Amino acid sequence: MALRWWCWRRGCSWRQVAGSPRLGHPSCAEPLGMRAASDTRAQMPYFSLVKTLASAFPSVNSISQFHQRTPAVCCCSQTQSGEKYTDPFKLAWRDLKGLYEDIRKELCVSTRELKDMSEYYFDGKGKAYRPIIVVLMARACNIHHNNSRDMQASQRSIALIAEMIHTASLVHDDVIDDASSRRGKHTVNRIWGEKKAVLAGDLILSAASIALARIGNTAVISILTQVIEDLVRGEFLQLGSKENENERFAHYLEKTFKKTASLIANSCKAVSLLGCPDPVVHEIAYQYGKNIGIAFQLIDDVLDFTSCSDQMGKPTSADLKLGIATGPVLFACQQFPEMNAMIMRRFSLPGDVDRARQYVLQSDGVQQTTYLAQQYCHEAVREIRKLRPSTERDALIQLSESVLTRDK
Ligand code: GRG
Repeated sequence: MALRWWCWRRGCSWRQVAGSPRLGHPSCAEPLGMRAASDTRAQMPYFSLVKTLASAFPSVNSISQFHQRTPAVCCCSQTQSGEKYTDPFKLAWRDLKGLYEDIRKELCVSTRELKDMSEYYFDGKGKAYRPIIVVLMARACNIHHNNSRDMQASQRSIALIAEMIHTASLVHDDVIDDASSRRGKHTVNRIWGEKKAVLAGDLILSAASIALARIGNTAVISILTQVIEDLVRGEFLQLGSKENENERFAHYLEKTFKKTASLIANSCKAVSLLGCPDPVVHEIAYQYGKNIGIAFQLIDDVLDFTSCSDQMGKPTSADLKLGIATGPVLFACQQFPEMNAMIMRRFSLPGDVDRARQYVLQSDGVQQTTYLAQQYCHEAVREIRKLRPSTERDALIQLSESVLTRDK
């Protein structure tokens, strides 16, 4: 029987993720807890994983709970939020018209080549997830505070700055990874070379810093500067592997927060601060951004195994090829401890990448990671529901579902 896994998709359509593990496969049916207990090599990582996950989700008290509930969750056909459907993209776009033109204005460069390079990704081909979340969060907080649906100019600037920091980090990331395609086109480093690409990333980052300084709010400056530090630390964490299996999952979640979620969390916090003086609201905004950001990256890691290159606009299995063990691999390793050696040598021997990929697809690593992402999304929804009801708040809830069902 072909290996199949069906996932609920927005609007009750269904997505088949090719090559995913079959339900009812012995490795899926057996609770991970039982297998871990019977395999001494698997015991330590298992308990460490439970500890990490338990601290993230106090209401989930065993990894076997994660495991057993996964198929049911993946096969559900009900909308999870139950909210009235609001297209977050359409709703936010009202305030984002001219986003890329405005970013290009920030990048005022006289040198032609530097201008072309730094403007290269601001072509409207990105998903603009970050600006969309930022705009919706700004409006949800403003409504919560004083029932105003209008967004302040400074809050809109944060949406631009978030997209610019994100893009600068992509340009640098592609240099580090020696990547040759992104969003279906050649990378900056592939076209102009590494040295110039680093400078283009720097230029975008400096333009973002100037726009940030112009807002003139020191608290906001310090919040978004923290993001830059986190991005660098996250990227640095990714360069290393933890020898101690017990620390691997915590290391992975920390890297995930720093590399991806910090930008979303802190941008949400910044707009909440600009719109509302209540620290409780700032924390809600931060927690929503943090949880949705981690979920977003977990799904990105899943898509690296389940999507095709054409869909992603960049090569898949890219993480394994770079020696990086993400969620699906770490979960698969609980079932196939022989993967440990491959993780430690960063999949560097001939055949390692293919074998690791097969292990992942035979395990329930994809479902476990998806389930974990779902838990983070639930947490994001739990937080945002604390705000006063609004169309924008519902759109943020809706967005958490589209993070889980996205296919690129
Ligand atoms: C501080 C500029 C700077 C860089 C230094 C290289 C680096 C440190 C950090 C890299 C962080 C990075 C590239 C994270 C990737 C996060 C991620 C999931 C990117 C994909 O986001 P999407 O899918 O991409 O939203 P699009 O193409 O739609 O914008």
